[in-house]
Amino acid sequence: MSLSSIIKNIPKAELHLHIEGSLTPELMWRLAEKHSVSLPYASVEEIEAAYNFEDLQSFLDLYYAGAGVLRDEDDFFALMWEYLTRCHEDNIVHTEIMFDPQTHTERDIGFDIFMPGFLKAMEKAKDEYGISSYLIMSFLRHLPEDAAFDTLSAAEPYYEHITAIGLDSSELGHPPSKFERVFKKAKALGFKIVAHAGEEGPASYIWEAIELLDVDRIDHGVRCQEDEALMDLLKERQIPLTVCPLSNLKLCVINDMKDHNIVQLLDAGLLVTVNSDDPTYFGGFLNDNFEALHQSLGIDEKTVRTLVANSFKASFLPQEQKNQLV
Ligand code: ES4
Ligand code: ZN
Repeated sequence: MSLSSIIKNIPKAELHLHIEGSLTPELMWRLAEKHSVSLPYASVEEIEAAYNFEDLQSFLDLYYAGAGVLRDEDDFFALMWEYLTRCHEDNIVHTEIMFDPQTHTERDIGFDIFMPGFLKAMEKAKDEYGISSYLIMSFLRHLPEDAAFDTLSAAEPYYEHITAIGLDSSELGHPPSKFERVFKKAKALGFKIVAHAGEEGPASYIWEAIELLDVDRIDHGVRCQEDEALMDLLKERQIPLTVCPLSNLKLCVINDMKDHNIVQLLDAGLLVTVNSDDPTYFGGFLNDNFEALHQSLGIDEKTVRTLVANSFKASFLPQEQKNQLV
């Protein structure tokens, strides 16, 4: 079997995916028409053509604007259902999905609108595709910590449906230390913790995420290589990194996929996984990320199998289930 077929057919987990970043240009266009929202694009092709980014912020500006078409429960259902259908096609059997409540609550669209839409699609995917899915609620780090506290309170009726709390959006200037108190509360409530760190931000942000937020995983973390002591800690504690190669390329964290350090991180003994981040904005879903690593870095079947095994190891699935899958 070719490596492309192995990549496609092997059962996988995805651990770093923003549901708002899986909005296809076609669905964006359809929902804009449905709600009479005006978009700064004349066609679906124009939306696609706009996806050229210089850095994280230039992407986030379009990502938040795009999410503006999501208005009612059916929209959130359609968004989640399309992603989970793609998971089924790509043989993703377990996925841990981030959502950004504040992107919606800031527009007066509350938990009682988006959560039922998400949960209905997740239940349907369990029934029809056998896919298990967890939710990670992420705070927007460009907003104040008080707003994160408000979000944590507003989510209370849905705590049983949320596995972990995360931290995303503009990294530089918004270190994990800004959110130390709210993550302490989230931890006390029993949530797993993740945080984006070391994507654009320095290695010191990864240290803060570990020492101040007590994270269970780091999202991205590719800048950890700048600090040897940090590499030792990540290795020793096997703190997973959810790496997103096409994202790093599209947001100019690297200039060429050949420069990606994922194989070096693996060789250094770190628990590294491959993920798609915002697949419709970054030009590829999960299998495309594996394929890009194969094409540019020449990763072989053994490495693909290690990365896939890591995706289950680093997941929040119960240990018994992990043992069956790895
Ligand atoms: C994100 Cl790539 C990335 N980084 C930080 N925050 C995000 N939100 C959605 N995608
Ligand atoms: Zn991300």
